[in-house]
Amino acid sequence: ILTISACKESRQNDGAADPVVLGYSQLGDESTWRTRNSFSITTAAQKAGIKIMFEDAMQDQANQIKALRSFIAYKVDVIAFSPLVETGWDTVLGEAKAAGIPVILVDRMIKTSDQSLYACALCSDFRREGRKAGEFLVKKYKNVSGPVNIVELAGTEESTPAIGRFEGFRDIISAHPKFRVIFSEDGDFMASKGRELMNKILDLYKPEEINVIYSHNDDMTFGAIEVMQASGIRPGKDIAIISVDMTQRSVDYLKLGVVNCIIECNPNSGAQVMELARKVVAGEPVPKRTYIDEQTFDEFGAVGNIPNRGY
Ligand code: GYE
Repeated sequence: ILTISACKESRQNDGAADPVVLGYSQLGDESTWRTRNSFSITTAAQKAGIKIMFEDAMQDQANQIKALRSFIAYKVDVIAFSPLVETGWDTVLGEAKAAGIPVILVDRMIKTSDQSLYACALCSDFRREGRKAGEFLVKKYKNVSGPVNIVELAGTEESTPAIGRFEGFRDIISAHPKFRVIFSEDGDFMASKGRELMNKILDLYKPEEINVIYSHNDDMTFGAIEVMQASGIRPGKDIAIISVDMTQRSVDYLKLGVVNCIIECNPNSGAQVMELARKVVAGEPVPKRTYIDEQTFDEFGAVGNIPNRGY
């Protein structure tokens, strides 16, 4: 990982063929998923012989825009970034386009009327993830007449995963009036906010009024589980838990019956990002959108032999 000035220097000094220089703007370090994703990106760059300038925006869109502008000023060969939220990128991406620098979207999408502002996108199918969460509930409560009261810990407002996981879930449960979302608030994908939200929920509702927690990521789930356990509630038994990401800790919880369903979201996109970077720099055609492969694991399947996640 290079700072901009170190990168500049090495570019001037090594006489050999210039390696590809990639400017990468990561949106933050809010979750276990994100930490793993950053690790995947930086190690894959090294492996591919791509020079990476890596900036962490600490969940602040202004910081991301600043990073993108610094990459443009430096004239990197290619930019990749995980947009914090979907809107507000047209101006800076227009500047990258004017400078002739291709842009790859990673993990999250943007909303724009000009699809030429990015070369390609590599991300998860978040709406599908939300639908899988809904399908699990339909199965679990097949023989229950309801009502089934659901509380939702949502991800960062206006972000692609929060939108997809919210909408996909409703695609499925809306066909079954017994499912009622009685609470849904933004917990920013952070464990600390998961704790805060769970405390708030337990101020508003009696534990027996809550049947299900649907959490948009593992870290918020872990925060909520801590609060439940401290209040004498048995997560996974008194209240069913659905979580997204599938970090090792949530797999362990699934095996223990503390979590009932995990929707995988795969952070190991580094190698695919580097391949796309090489291709767009070489002017080779790439698919406009690539989805990352993912699975679901729940209490109805065999959970004993899930391979170690490593994060
Ligand atoms: O699920 C969450 C992270 O954008 C897919 O962001 C990503 C999400 C992931 O903070 O843990």
